[in-house]
Amino acid sequence: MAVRTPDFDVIVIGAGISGMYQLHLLREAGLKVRVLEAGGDVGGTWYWNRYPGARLDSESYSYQYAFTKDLLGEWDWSEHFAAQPELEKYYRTVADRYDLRKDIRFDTRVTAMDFDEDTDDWTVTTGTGERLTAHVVITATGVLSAPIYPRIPGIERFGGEVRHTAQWPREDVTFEGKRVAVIGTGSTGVQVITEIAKTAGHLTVFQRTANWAVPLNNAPLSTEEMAEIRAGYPDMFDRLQKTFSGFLHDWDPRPTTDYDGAGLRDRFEAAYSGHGFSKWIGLPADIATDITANEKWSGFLADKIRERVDDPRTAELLIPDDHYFGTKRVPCESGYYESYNRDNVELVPVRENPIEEITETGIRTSQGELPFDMIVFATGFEAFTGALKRIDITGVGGRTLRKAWEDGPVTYLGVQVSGFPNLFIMGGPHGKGGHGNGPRCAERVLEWMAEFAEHIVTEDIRRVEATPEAEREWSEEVQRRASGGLLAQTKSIYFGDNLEDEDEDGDGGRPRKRVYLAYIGALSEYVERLRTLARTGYPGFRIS
Ligand code: N01
Repeated sequence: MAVRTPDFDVIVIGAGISGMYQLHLLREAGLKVRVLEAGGDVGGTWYWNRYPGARLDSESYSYQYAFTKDLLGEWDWSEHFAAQPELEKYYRTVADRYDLRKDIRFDTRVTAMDFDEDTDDWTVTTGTGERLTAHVVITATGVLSAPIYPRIPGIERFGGEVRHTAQWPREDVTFEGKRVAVIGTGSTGVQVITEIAKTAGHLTVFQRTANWAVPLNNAPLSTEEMAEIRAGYPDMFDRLQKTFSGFLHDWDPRPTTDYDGAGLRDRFEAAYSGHGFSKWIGLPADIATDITANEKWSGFLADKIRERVDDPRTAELLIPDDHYFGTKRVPCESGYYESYNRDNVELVPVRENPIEEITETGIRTSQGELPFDMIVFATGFEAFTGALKRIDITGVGGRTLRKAWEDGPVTYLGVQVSGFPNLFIMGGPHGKGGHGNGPRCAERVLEWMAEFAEHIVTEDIRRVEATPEAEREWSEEVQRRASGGLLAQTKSIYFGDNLEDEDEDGDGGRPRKRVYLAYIGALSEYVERLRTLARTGYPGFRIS
């Protein structure tokens, strides 16, 4: 058996919200840690997604770290839903306060990871060819960090400015006097379109699928409000562990059938003027499961769109006709619908008027060419799996992670894949970590991983590896929970439906199998499952 002398006990990949807390926990446990981060600073999502309009859909105070006790006492959020600059400042402040940067290597993209079967360590290779070894690797690479561009012919030919919302430059981007195209109307598109509309010379929005967007109803926070919210932190953090996905809001157990016509209308009006996801995850619970209930709410929303959009044809185009409310991520908007009342904004329905190609000077649709100075791609991500599949990860017997996932991802509790010992996944497919209110869903999982990593290192354990049986059972449970409901009837990123063809997901031409990528289950239930494993000797893992 080879002697182990890895450079680090643990390498963490990513210095976003999860990676930062993971580093703090592992250091507290006395482990030798290095974090490798592709970006130039901390913050992950809030470092990269700096497009105009980027803002939280979860209440700022519900989204901050709970472990930073002293910072909780002093940090004032300026708005109920903070914008990207404030979030970036917050994560930098946390990094300063906990002296995190000294163990983070920035501008360092991990390109490959190889498990050494003699030493039971991982060799991690970076973009510069440098190789570092660690006994344990934790990937905190983010659920939404692998941006995708659509496969439109000629995309590389366009001579104007090209932007992807998830790769927005640090320098100012101006729209004044410019003819701007935005492709994509998901949560990101809804935010960026609203901002670009305010200053662009002319904005053309290419919409393939209309979304059920709801008002964010953001507002500034006064000093008095902030003091009141702060006084309630202990109760708030306690509640956030108990709601389904770590949000302040939770499903209303009263079904829509408990209300008469006027009562339901009042209930919907109250929700519509409430904060953030109160008008999704705060609604009568049957809206998520029952078609009639869902149609009552979406009919209410459709009428709101008709009230808010002046041009009746545009209003009808903005009303979804192909999916139930909540089966795709619901965007929160701040004046999105009113953007279409501006003279400088035009909506092109891509299904009626398909994009045929991008030319040197614009976009050619079936109805002719439109000239542009800038194209903004708000076309999203290879969610859940993309960041991991973009690293060449090779486990036991030379088997790659891409090969292991060629028929869709399989995992044990979303934290490990069999054949990849000592590799823990944070915020990948099939786990609760990062799915929901990100920090709340992640924190208990990160603590569990830190404890496990400490156990591995201090007990001199060579290998921890999910068994194929445990992996199969969990992966089947994930699919079973997602099948049969309204969710399964809609094309969404949760099933990887946004990956346009089989090459996009990196498998070289194999047809993509439609599998559920997230996990449907309550945060508290998921956390309890992990804790039970820790208490009972980690069943489902082979430990040697
Ligand atoms: O990405 P998306 P996103 N031609 O995949 C369209 C989080 N988030 O970046 O629906 C034309 O949802 C595509 O059309 P269709 C949030 O978790 C959070 O907006 O596939 N259009 C769709 O409209 C969310 O789930 C926050 O028909 C094309 C859009 O591009 C996740 O990020 C804010 C096309 C992609 O939408 C991803 O959201 C923002 C083509 N060829 C985002 N290809 C906050 O919490 C794609 N599209 C604040």
